[in-house]
Amino acid sequence: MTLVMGIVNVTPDSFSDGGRYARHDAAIAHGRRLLADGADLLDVGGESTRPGAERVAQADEQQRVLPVIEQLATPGHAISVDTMNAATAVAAVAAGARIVNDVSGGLADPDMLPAVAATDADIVLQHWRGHSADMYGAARYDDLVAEVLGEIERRVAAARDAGIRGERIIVDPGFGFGKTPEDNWRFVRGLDALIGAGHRVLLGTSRKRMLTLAAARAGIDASTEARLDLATAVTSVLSAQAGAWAVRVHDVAATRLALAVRDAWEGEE
Ligand code: PMM
Repeated sequence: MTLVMGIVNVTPDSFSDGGRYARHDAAIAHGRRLLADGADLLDVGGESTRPGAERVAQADEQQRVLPVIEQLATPGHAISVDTMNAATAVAAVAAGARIVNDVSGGLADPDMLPAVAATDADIVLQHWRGHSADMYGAARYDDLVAEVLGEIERRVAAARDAGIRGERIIVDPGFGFGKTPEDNWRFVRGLDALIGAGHRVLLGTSRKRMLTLAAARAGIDASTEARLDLATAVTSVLSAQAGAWAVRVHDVAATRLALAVRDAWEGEE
């Protein structure tokens, strides 16, 4: 059964409002809505990783995410913290997070892997080739599938060397990270090998430009949020078919519905 991870972004650009507390309240309310929609996990992040995004100071990042994690961390679902900073990861685990989602796979902060090893949290190691500002400069591959798989394998080895047991490790190919929309579709050919390698696999396609590209190839404009969420529901089903452990999505209700229909089709009750 593929799990659904709902996205809770606590960034100024995701909530246009007057102040910090209003922002926290909006993020907490949003997280609760996603849980009501059927999210199994919530991913709370305070730093945008969109192409060209600026880095956020650690103190600001923690001020954004910690109060939200404290409020949302209740029994029945796990919270992950989307951060590349070891100090934020440790503070988030103390606030109740069970998973550290590091889009850099431990590369951005040399303290990350040993810091997570010292907690009992799980870790998402995502494929990454540098910060957002230079995301596409690093997107050059001779053999994309083999290189991405090899680079993920090296991050897994580094995490194990730091003392993180294999059962605590989740891997993610990082759609859109150091990969053009075309590259993302190329990597889909490597999913079987990634999932077959044995670690839990998280996939994040929600509202990404690879979906707009797929639509454009068929002469369809999918630039509205509603259309992107519909396309994401489709990739959620395909991710479940491929054997993904979880999908990371903005519109939890649409993905839940799509997965329910898929399960009925498969005869899974
Ligand atoms: N994508 C984004 C942010 N964090 N984390 C993981 N593990 N996988 C992803 O694909 C991923 C991520 C960027 O998407 P957003 O800005 O829409 O949240």
